[in-house]
Amino acid sequence: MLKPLQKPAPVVCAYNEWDPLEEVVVGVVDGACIPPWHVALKATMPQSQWQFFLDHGGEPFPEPMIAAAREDLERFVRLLEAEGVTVRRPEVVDYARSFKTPDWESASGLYSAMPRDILLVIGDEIIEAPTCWRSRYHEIDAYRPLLREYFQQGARWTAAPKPLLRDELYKADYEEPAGDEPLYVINEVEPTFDAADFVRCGRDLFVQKSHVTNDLGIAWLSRHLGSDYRIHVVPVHDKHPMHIDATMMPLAPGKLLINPERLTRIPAAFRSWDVRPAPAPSSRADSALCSSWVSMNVLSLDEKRVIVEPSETELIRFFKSWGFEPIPCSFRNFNLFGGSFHCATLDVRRRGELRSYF
Ligand code: ABU
Repeated sequence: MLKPLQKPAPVVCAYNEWDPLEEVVVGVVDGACIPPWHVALKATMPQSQWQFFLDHGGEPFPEPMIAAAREDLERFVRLLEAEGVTVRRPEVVDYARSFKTPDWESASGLYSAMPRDILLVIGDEIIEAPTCWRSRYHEIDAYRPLLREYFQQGARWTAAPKPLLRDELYKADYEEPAGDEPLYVINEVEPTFDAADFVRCGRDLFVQKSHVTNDLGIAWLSRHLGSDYRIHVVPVHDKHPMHIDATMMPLAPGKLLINPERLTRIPAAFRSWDVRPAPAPSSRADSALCSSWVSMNVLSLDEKRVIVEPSETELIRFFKSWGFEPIPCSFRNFNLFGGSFHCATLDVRRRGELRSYF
């Protein structure tokens, strides 16, 4: 008797942040440039760092900084491979080249260090995010060979509408609000979002509005994904919101790690979950491109194993007492570029299926 034809296993497939990790893209820092000054940076970067961007925007990051971060990344890649995970990398690009559209010009690009920001995997679909920093307009190009390959192997490949990023998108006179009312540097002129403003829990996705993700961007993704998914907008207590993965991290079914300074109102959906505040970061010094809370920007290999920076000793203790197996990996030099393990990766394939956890 003829055997029924077996469908090949999908090459791109991830529904949540914790199913067993099989394939991942890890970013590269080579060619990275300091982003040119723009009001979108003013809204998100620590004030102590503004002068750095004003003085050096558009220049390549100093070579010793790049070399040290490259070493962190290579150690991280070896660790992932030793755990049986297939690691893919984007192309190395020289971001020092300027570029322009008919409406604006950018003195340089940024980097291909953070695939999490610009690509979102939902099931067998890989989605290019309509990111709103002008310096990131061509960042996706470094991933084209990978995207083409995944497409040829059966993945669905989608790009959200490429935004125009004209002046009208930005509030040119943006100042940090004195009170607690959220105010964002971007308007609702066209859909924009960074993929890192979403975290996935099967049929439920959680997103924060931010200085890079607007209501139109959230509506675009929601309509695109359709009725198989529910998107929950999470109110956060953060004057510089940009990427939810240092604010809340679902680690396993029923286990949510939160930043107690930013997630002061737990979304109702998590009522039956074990929600625990992350310990304070080991150092409270913000780097040029991110806050010290990247301490909780961990990468899960499965429901138990999480990759953590070894100097976060309190967090490591906390994970152990919560039943996790933290795997230390030095990443401080990479952190200076604006993120940690979750930001530096895109989980292309996790072994699991679409489920509801709520
Ligand atoms: N790109 C993640 C950084 C988030 C934060 O600075 O808190």
